[in-house]
Amino acid sequence: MSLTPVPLPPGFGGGLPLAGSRHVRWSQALGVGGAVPASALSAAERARLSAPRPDLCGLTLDRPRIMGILNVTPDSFSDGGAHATLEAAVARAAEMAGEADLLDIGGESTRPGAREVPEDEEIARTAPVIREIRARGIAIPISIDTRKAAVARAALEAGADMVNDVTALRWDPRMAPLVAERGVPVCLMHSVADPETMQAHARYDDVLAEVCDHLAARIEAAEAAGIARRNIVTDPGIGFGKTLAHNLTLLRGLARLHDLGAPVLLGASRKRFIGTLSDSGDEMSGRLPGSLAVALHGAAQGIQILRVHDVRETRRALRVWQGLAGEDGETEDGA
Ligand code: HH2
Repeated sequence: MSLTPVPLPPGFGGGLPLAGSRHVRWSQALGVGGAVPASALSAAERARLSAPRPDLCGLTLDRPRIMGILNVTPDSFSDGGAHATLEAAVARAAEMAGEADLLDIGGESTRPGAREVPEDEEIARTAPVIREIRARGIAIPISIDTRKAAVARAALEAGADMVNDVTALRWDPRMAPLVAERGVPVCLMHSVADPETMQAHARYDDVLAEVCDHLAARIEAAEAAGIARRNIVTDPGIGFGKTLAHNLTLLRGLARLHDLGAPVLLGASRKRFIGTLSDSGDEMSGRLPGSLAVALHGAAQGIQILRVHDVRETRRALRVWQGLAGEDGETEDGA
C-alpha cells in the first residue's frame, strides 16, 4: 500500500513522530482506500513513516535543516552573477555559514531553458570556491549541485561532503559509481528530461504518485550501484518540468514522500510559482514572504532539509515555528 501520512498541527499531543521529527506527529495515513489509523498499519509501515532518519553530514535530522544556496553562475534565475568572483562567492558562503546548516554550491543553472555548461568551466567555477572556503577554516558541510561526475569529483577533492544531482544519477553514468566509491550522501531529485526541454514534458496523470514511484525506482538504482541507503536523500523537484498545479499538488502531499523511508529535501525558494501565487511577479525580493510561507509549510510536513536563498530570514521564521511547535520545540535553541 502506498501511504500518505497526514501530519497533525505542531503541539498535538498524540500520534507518532513523523520521520523522526521532534516537532511533527502523525496518527493517520492515507492508503489507496482512504484514511487508515496508524494502529491499522503493519509495524514495518509504521516504522517507515516514523523512524528517525540517519544523520546527514554529521547533522541530526530531527528538525528542519537549512541548506543555503550559493550559485556561482552568471545566469541563475534568482542570483545569477551575484557571486561570480571568488571573493564574492566566499564572502557569501562565510555569511551564510553563520546561520545555515549546510551549503549547496552550483556552477550550472538548471532554470527552465538553461544551456549546458562545459565540464571544465563548471569545475573552474565551483572547485576553487570550495577549496577557498575550506582554506579559510569554514567547516560547514558542503553539497555540490551538479549532474556531472567530473564536477562532483573535483568538488569532493576540494572539500565538499555531498552530491546534489537534479537528475537523480541519470545524466552521467559515472556519477553513481563515484558516489558509491566515495561513500558520500547524495540527493536524488525528481525531474523529467533536462533543463533545456523539461517544461515541454510537464504531463502527469497523478503527479504525486508518479514522483514517488520515480524516486522509489531511483533509490533502488542507487542501491544497486552500491550507494548505502543511509546516504540517500530524496526531493520532489519543485519547478522541474511541473506546472503551477503540479507544484501545488506536490507541496500539499509532501508528507507522502516520507513513505520512501529517506530524508526529504525541498527546494522551492524564490521559484516562479511563488511569484505567481503571491502576485509579486518576476521581482526576486518580492518572492521572500512566499518563500518563507512554503518553507514553513515544508517544516510542518516533516521536511528535513530546506534549500533556500534567504538563509537568515528562513532561520528566523523557523525559530518562531519551532517555538510554536510545543514541548519538544521549547528545548530547542534553533541552531
Ligand atoms: N532547484 C534548483 C537547483 N538545484 N537541487 C535540488 N535538490 N532541489 C531543487 O529544487 C533545486 C536544486 C534551482 O534553483 P537555483 O539553484 O536557485 O537556480 P539555478 O538552477 O538557476 O541556479
